Order: sequence, then C-alpha cells, then structure tokens
Amino acid sequence: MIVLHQFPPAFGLPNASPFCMKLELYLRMAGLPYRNRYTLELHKAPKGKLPWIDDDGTTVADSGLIIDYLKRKFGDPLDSDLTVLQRAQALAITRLLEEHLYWAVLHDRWITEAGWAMTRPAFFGALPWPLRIIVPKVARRGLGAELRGHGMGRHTPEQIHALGVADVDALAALLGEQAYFLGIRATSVDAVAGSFLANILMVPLETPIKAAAAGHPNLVAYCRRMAEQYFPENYSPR
Ligand SMILES: N[C@@H](CCC(=O)N[C@@H](CS)C(=O)NCC(=O)O)C(=O)O
Repeated sequence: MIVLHQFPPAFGLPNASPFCMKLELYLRMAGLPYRNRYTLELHKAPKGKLPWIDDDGTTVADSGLIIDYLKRKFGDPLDSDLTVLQRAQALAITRLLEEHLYWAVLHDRWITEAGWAMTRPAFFGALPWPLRIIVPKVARRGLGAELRGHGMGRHTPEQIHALGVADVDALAALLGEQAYFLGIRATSVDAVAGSFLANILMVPLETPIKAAAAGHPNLVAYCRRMAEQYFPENYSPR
C-alpha cells in the first residue's frame, strides 16, 4: 500500500501545499489505492520537503519524481496516449505553475501581513508554547530567504502580483473552452493545475492573483469540476 506523507489539510483544502495536493489528486485520478499519513516532520522526509511516499518499503520524494515512479510501476492510465506536442505543453504548464506562479503565491501567504495572519495560525497554531512563538518566526525568515534565492522575493509586491496575474491569464488562455488542459479528458497535468488553482481560488485570502483567476470563468469552472470530480468528500469550495 502506498503511504502518502503530507501536511495535514488546511484552508478548507485537502492540502494547503499544492505539491502535496497534486500528488493526492494524481493518485485519485489514476485510481491507485493509498493511505494518508499527515505529518509536519520535514526532517524525516528524504529530501526535507513534502510530499514523499513509502510504497511497501520503497521511499520516493518529489511529487514529479513520485508520479514518474508510479507510472513505471503501475502503468500510465492518464498520459500514455499523449502526443509529443501535448507532453511538451504539459511540461510547460507544469513549470509555469511550479517554478514561477508558486513563488508569487508563497509571497502572498508568507510575506504580506494579510497572508501571514492566515498562514501562521493554520500552519503553526497546533504547536505547543514556546514552539508556537519561535517556529513561525524562523520558518518565515527561512521562506523569505528562499524567495530571495529564487529571485521572486527581490521584486516589489506590485511586480510580484503583475507576474502572477500574467501567469494566471496565460493559464486561462491555454485552457480556453476545453474541459481539461489537454482536451476532453483529464491527464496528469490537471493534477498540477487543479491543485495549484485550488490553492489560489479556494483559499480565503484575497489577492490580486486570486482576483485575476476569479475573473476567468473558465478557470473557476475548471477548479470546481476538478474538486467535485476528485475530492467530493472533503472540499469546502468558496
Ligand atoms: N519539487 C518538490 C517541491 C515540494 C515542496 O516545495 N514542498 C514544500 C511545501 S509546498 C515543503 O515541503 N516545504 C518545506 C520546506 O521547504 O522546508 C515536489 O514536487 O514535491
């Protein structure tokens, strides 16, 4: 049995980490049985980040590498008939979401005061005193350093929002009138897009990036479609 090590649910979502939610979404889309193990123990994760899996003694870290592993071991029901062009489109969409838009969202959650007022209690509220005071400060400082290391954190908030809005507008154009990002059938890139868009549209934090996404009816409908199809039991869509 696959054991999925991920953060506990937060913000009314299956997971407030888009990478954790992506993997759980993929497992559901591919029809693979799994069990959740909710954890905050990053030091036990093979690469110090979540999610990771333990598949009957085989540990694999990184959502993308885990999906590659799952495809090799259990087959590829979602992507096996994709063309070379569709695979390239999926890769480009994935990179946009994971390597760019993600960092703009992190900025809004961890650096802005409104975001921090939501993130801090949701992620650290269950810690005992004095960890509840110390850990969030250290984590926020570390996240700020990561944002600067990436480069996103060197921009002004206005510039970060403009960059994120451009990503969201591009996603809306790419989705167009299609039901899923590559056409009429859901493929693994929808695990990425569905989880990242839910982490913008279905989180109670009002930002220019969320407003831009909410202004695209196709993205809003897509997000709901994915939620209702794959997480009918534990979503509280806003
Ligand atoms: N490339 C990784 C990224 C995973 C990732 O960034 N996870 C974040 C949560 S969204 C994490 O565990 N952060 C903790 C940390 O960096 O200390 C994947 O696809 O799994």
